[in-house]
Amino acid sequence: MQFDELSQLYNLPLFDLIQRARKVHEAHWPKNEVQLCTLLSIKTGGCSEDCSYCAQSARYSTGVSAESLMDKDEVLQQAHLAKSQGATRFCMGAAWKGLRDGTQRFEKVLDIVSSVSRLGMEVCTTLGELGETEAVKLKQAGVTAYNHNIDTSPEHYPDIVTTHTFQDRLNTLRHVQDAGISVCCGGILGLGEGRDDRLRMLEVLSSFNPQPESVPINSLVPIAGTPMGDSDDSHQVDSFEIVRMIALARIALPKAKVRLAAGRLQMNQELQALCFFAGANSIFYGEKLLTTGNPQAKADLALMAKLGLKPLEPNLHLEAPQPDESRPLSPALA
Ligand code: SAM
Ligand code: DTB
Ligand code: SF4
Repeated sequence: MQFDELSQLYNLPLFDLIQRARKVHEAHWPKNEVQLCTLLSIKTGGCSEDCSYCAQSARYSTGVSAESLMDKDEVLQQAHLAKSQGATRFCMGAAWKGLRDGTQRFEKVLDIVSSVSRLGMEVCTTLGELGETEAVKLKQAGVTAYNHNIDTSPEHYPDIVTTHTFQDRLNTLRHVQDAGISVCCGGILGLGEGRDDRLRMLEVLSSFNPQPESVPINSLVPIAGTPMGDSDDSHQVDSFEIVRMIALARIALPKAKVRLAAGRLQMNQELQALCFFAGANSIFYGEKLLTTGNPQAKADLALMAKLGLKPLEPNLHLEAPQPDESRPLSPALA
């Protein structure tokens, strides 16, 4: 969907926008289901990159210390726990710039992935940059989805990160898609971006061919010690802007799971309900994101019960969305 069309929709009266999004939602997701994804940071802190929102960059003093890659048994224990609490997707994150084939850490990750993939949950990883070979090997090991966010517009990206480029992100996404892994790609609201940056981000996401299988919409969790966490609260995103972005993502990416991602601790239940109504159908589930908190699992289940929402069953044979052959494949390699 092009910028101008997104802009027209964004500027509709809120209820008109929600009504349009609701129609799309009902057509593609008629069953009142919400995907429950549990995160685990398998390698925390000490990251070489300078993403100005991130608790795990080695460049900022955030109180998060660098740890080594978790042992497989510990990961498996956490994965079992997540499954017993009702998670249907298990997402393992690592604070790395990226991964290279032939390294010990890559071998260890492949081993972890193949064990987790036998537990009956969808397996997602977010490990930074990948090349073609790494993507293919992760797919063979059992990864169903790969999370790699574009985070904001291409124009605003260099104000947020300087150690890699927007194009680097697109290249990894291309490799992931080529390997037949579903792409999970979204961004963060509250990075000092303007409305046009938010629309541009959605324009880029909706132009992917195939479109992402899931789209996390994070609200900045301010981390003291990072450039974004230390600025004043002008970054705080207005509740209705979040709803508008969810609605717009639903319209622009009708088949994607739209995830109401980081930032839910700052949202009341009524706002979350409005986001579900406007098109969100996925959440991070469990008390911890990567380094920060998330609502209690019990509280989320209670909210879903009050709203009549059910957990979405996992799709263990999740096939990556197929490209539309009338359009060029994208994201493109430069
Ligand atoms: N290192 C990998 C990468 O950069 O893709 C994986 C982990 S990284 C923490 C995954 C995503 O989490 C980021 O792209 C960003 O969208 C989100 N994220 C990180 N810190 C955040 C924060 N403080 N508030 C909101 N979202 C955040
Ligand atoms: C995504 O879009 N959000 C998640 C996940 N993908 C990896 C991470 C949110 C992190 C929030 C801050 C933290 O806990 O450090
Ligand atoms: Fe590293 Fe990812 Fe955090 Fe950037 S967002 S500093 S790449 S862990």
